[in-house]
Amino acid sequence: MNAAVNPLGSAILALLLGTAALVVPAQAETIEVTIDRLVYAPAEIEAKVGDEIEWINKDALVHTATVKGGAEVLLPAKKSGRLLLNEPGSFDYVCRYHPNMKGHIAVGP
Ligand SMILES: [Cu+2]
Repeated sequence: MNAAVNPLGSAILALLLGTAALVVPAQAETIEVTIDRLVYAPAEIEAKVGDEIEWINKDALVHTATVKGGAEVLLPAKKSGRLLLNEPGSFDYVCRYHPNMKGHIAVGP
């Protein structure tokens, strides 16, 4: 009987520990956006001040993530680039070389 109960007890303990890990206060996150065949994926992201966005360029072309009147991140072929989000707001961005590439970042406080 005990032999059958103990494994279940261990499973429940593991589940509780897993839940506890989720309750730890939110840390700054890195949000990944992949660029593949001239598309940002996901195109729409939500983030918070302090988070970073990392664009991973899988294309053999240079891209950018360029906020109109704001930041620009250069993304060489097969390379990645990062941007720290330090103000809240709602930002559209494009690739300077391929204006049909469009993305949006909503940054909450
Ligand atoms: Cu581009």
